[in-house]
Amino acid sequence: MNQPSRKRVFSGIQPSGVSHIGNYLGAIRNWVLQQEQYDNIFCIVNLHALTLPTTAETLHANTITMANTILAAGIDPERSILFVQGDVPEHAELSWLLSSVTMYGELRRMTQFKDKSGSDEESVSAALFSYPVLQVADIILYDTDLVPVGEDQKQHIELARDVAQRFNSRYGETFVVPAPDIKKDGARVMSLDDPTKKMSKSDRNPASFIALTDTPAEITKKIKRAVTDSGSDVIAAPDKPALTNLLGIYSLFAGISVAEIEERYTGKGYGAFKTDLAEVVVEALTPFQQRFAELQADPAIARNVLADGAARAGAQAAAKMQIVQERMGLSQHRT
Ligand code: AQP
Repeated sequence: MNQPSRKRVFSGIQPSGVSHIGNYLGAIRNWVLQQEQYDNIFCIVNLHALTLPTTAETLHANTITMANTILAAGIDPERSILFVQGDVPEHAELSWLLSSVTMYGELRRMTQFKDKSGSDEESVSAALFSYPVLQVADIILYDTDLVPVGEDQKQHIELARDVAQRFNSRYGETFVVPAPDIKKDGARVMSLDDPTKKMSKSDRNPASFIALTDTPAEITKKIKRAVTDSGSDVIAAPDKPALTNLLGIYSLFAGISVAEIEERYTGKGYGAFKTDLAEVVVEALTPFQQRFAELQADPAIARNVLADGAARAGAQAAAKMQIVQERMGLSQHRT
């Protein structure tokens, strides 16, 4: 089994629309901060984006935009592999094989399916139901030790652990059992219009999330309009979910503790806090936005990075699939 000396990190992100600060604080930022420490593979999971209706043009454009988002955030393709899931067909193949060791009941329990299908189970795609198996394949195909994700993905990583263990006990040691890497801070950035819901790019109300590409004016307007809790004290507390969320965002972008921010705004009220929070977010996103604009203007850069990434990931995936096929008795007869 391929065991690099540094721990292997794998994480994916859907090219399903514009990324928001939840994706950034919960996932991408941690990928960048830990880039030196680990042996990294990052994947734009375009097959997952097919679970909800889309068009070829949209998916293609979103894929390049996502690559540019990740590169602009600081992922260095020399140090980390960045590729598109659909470019490496072993993901889909392994997904089918793993569906034979995944229980129907396990998939039925996935809360993301329940959340995304709502009361419409009859007419959502079967892919929305089965995509957690594809996610398991994405992860364990690369002997992944750690999966840096936001809190919403915890259940899916637990499934990956269960499926890897079940496969290993049925067919012999084949896969590394991955562990989630979920940070205490930023793992669940909440919606600006409802602090009981996670910030989500598929939310119908664009004022509920701050996109990484929002202009300073849009960011300021969204923060000013963000719901607050009753009272006027700028403090994080269980009965102040909206303020707790805004303070968390401030803390991560400014690099100072929530306690320090609370002290700074004692007696100043929500207005002053929100004005400064908008400035903090705008300032933190400015370098990202400049680099992102440069990359968007020259799509050949992303295309080259993704071609190289697919070749590097593809070689590892092919080697692993050969082992899996042998273990499962899927001998090859094609010459
Ligand atoms: N609100 C969030 N707070 C912290 N982390 C989050 N993530 C997503 N939302 C939050 C993390 O971002 C990574 C990429 O997620 P994804 O694009 O694959 O899809 P998702 O988890 O389904 O998140 P979205 O952005 O809200 O998309 P939609 O609206 O399509 O569901 C993951 O690591 C995720 O945990």
